[in-house]
Formats: sequence, structure tokens, C-alpha cells
Amino acid sequence: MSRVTVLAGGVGGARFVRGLAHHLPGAEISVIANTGDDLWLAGLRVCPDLDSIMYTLGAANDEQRGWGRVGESERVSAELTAYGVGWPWFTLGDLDLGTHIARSALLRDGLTLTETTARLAARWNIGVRLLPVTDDEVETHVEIVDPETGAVRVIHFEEWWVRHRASVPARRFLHRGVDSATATEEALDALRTADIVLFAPSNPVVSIGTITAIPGITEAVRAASGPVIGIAPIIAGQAVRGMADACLRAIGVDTTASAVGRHYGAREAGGLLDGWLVDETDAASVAELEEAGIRTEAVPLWMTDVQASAAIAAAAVALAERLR
Ligand code: FO1
Repeated sequence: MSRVTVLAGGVGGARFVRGLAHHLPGAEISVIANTGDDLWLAGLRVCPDLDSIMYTLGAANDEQRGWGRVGESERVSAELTAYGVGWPWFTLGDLDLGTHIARSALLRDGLTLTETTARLAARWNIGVRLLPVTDDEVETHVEIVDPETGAVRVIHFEEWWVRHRASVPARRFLHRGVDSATATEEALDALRTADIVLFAPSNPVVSIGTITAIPGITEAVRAASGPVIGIAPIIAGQAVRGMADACLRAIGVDTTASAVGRHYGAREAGGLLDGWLVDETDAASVAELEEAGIRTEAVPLWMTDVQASAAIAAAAVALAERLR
């Protein structure tokens, strides 16, 4: 059956992959996940996007909050806060801590993040290969102007995203350690052997952008033998989830499905995409995207449930087949 490789961030990426797996039960799906949100907290390695995908595909995710575990409790987190350890505004639930403790133990035993992720994911029978884009620590940090002092500061992405809710303007995103990092062999191989490469409807800056910032990835996407199809994370000028507009503003890209598609660029013109799916409400932008060399279709893009996500995956696969 076909090999499909997906570049994905956390919440939107996980939902899309769930739909893809539902649509193509026999396919070999590899998910190259963003690791830029990762951080050391309370002595533990926390990997938000890897965990969102693992929990969602393992049917253990909190569907309401969009992150963390269903049926979660926060007894240990209250203890950490009492000791002033960790971030009081960044809740590590009891069950979630089990994941972070297990991950940190395996990493301390000398396993790579790729090996560690495979061990953790095996428990959940997620049905796809979950691959961190790199085994090196490349964390996304955000340069802001401190609202109190007016001084320029750099904070971890999660502090900007969760503590400040992206309300403090980001001047720049920094990928700490990217210059000495490499993509994993497994991720590069998943791109090399893919029949289809998909960009999930994840944050184009701090999820997809962080994956493609890892040395080797853009070359591997551009060299992919199969079609590269992206799904817009913006519908009718609104970020579908999270605060993608705050991220796009920071890099000077309009918050539209068309601007994001052209930001990724047409592979034939030196960019990354062969095809692009926009929502029906953005059908007017199809012409300009086609002009830019990106085959574009307008389909319903709201991932309201697994069936809707599966229909989007089906549309992406169908477009790929037409472009093959
Ligand atoms: N998001 C929140 O809005 N509040 C939290 O307290 C929070 C804790 C948290 C702990 C572990 C984890 O893996 C994710 C967590 N998230 C939380 C979500 C996180 O910010 C997002 O999953 C991504 O990093 C951004 O898409």
C-alpha cells in the first residue's frame, strides 16, 4: 500500500493524521513531528507536539482542551507549584507526568528521542510511525518587548503561547541550536521513500516552519519523488486554531490561505508545494495560487470530526494522484 509522510505540529496536525489514518487504513503513514515546542521543565523533557499526536492517535487525548490526557488530575502539579518548581501556568497533569518521567528516564538511559518516541508510542498502538524531525534539542524561542520594562527579551515559545497567549507581539522566532542540528535519518528516509508528502494544517511558522528549518528537510521535501500537498490552516482569513495569525504577523505573511500557500511556494518555482487545499470560502484565491504554480482545490476544511478530517485527507490524496 502507499507510503504517506506527513509534516505535522500538535493539535491540528494530530486531528488531520487521525483522519488520514481513518481514510487510508492500510497505508504506511510516517509523521514527521515538530519538536520546537519541547522544553526541560521540573527536570523532565516535555514534548508537546509529539504527545498531542501520540495521545490523539491513542484515543487518550483531552478532546475539549485540545492537549494533554483525558481524565487527567493535577495532584503532583499542585505539589510542584507549592515548591515553586516548574511553571504554575503550564500544567503538567499526573498522567501526562507519567509520559514525561518515562521519556526522561529513557533519554537518560541513552536512547535518542526517535527511539524514546517509538518506545512510548508502542504502548498506544497509534498505527503510524511517529518521528521527531531531529534528535537534537532545537527549541523555538520568541523575541518580545517586555510589556512591563520595555526591554527586549527572549522567552521560550511555551511561555509566549501559554502564559502570554501570544498577546505580546513577537519580533522574531529563534530556533535555538538549529545551526548544529541535523534531521534524523528516519525523517529524511520517510521523505525519500514517500509516495505522497503532506503538510498538515498546522501552524505554518512555529510548527511546519520549525520542521522545515531543520537542516536537510527542505532539500528532502523538494527531492521527494511523490507529490507534495499542503492543507491550509487558515480559513476565511481566520486561524483555525491557536494564534497562528500572531505568528504569521511576526514574519510578515498575511493571515490568508493564499498567502500561506505562496509562503510555502511552488516546488517548480523553488518552493515546496505541488498542491494546496483551501476551504470553499477561499475559492476566490484558487486562481492566484494556480498562477504561482500551485495546483489548488477548494474543499471543506473544518475538521469537526474524524469523518471531516478523513474527507480532507481523501481530497489531498486525490489531488496528489491527479498530479502524479
Ligand atoms: N496549553 C495550555 O494552554 N495550558 C497549559 O497549561 C498547557 C500545559 C501543557 C503541558 C504539556 C503539554 O505537552 C502541552 C501543554 N499545553 C498547555 C499545550 C501546548 O501549549 C500546545 O500543545 C503546543 O505546545 C502549542 O500548540
